[in-house]
Amino acid sequence: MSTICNIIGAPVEDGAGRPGCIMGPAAYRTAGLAQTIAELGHTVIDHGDVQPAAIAPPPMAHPNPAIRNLPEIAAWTTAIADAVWRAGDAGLTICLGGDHSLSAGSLAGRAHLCAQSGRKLFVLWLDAHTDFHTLDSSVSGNLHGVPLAYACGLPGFSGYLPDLQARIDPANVCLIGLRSVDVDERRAIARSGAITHDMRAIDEYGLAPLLRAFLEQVAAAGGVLHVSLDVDFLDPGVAPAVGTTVPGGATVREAHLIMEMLCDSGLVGSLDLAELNPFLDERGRTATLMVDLVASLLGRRVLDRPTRGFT
Ligand code: 6HN
Ligand code: MN
Ligand code: MN
Ligand code: MN
Repeated sequence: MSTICNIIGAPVEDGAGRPGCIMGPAAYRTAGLAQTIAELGHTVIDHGDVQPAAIAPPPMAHPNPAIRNLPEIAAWTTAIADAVWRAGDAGLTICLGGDHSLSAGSLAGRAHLCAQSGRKLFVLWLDAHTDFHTLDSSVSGNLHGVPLAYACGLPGFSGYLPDLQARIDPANVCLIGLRSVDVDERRAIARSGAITHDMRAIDEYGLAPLLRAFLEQVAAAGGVLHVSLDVDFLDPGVAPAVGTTVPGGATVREAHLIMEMLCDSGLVGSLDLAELNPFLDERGRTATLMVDLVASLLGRRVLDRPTRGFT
């Protein structure tokens, strides 16, 4: 039941529209992430914060004039992918964001590991947004809007972001919590074959059957799951520390239920905590909630229950 947790800080903020995510890893450490995990009986290895690789001169220009900080994000992607790959595929790897562009690196690193081990990689994307823009379709130019499309190998990234060692099959991706999807993303995600559940689906059916169906698919394939949790998956009323709030998000209990079901499944190999902007928090409540969600993922329970947990 006890596992090794590799913690990797990824304080990138160049992908977001406003500054603050650089403070994310420090806020998680201040909120007691490592102690919380250790108290649950696991071994924590904190690898510190990733340093971005040298930014390639001259800066690469992209024909979409909106695109911001592309050379910076390319450097972060290389560094984060490398750190995740080096952490290996034993236990649980947790990336502390940092804006959601960090997932370009964490997904690339995990896909590389899975290609080497022959295990099939599945992705659970918990977010108000799909983050499925290409460099050509992005309207805001903020690169936290592109990581999932990049990792799935959509066209137009080559020469701008690092080439992938292995791409993720969009049919193995499940997005839950959607409530703000741009026009081009909507078309692209539908075409991709990814499994998509918007907030309406949660309202209509409840979270449990939606997640259970996906977890059964992962288990049947003998796969390993990467979970990418964007703070804005949660309702801004309970998680205000994010730059891209969208009303009507998941409740505290819905988020805990997901983490508890994920723990029971025994399928999770890696987790991103993305988009925490401590500058926008209220007395640390969002950071604390995120740490509590990690605790549920790692086995904190009100009553004893059968669980596969982490081995
Ligand atoms: N995130 N689709 C919008 C954009 O600017 O491209 C929002 C992206 C949000 C990104 O939440 O990680
Ligand atoms: Mn996101
Ligand atoms: Mn989001
Ligand atoms: Mn956009």
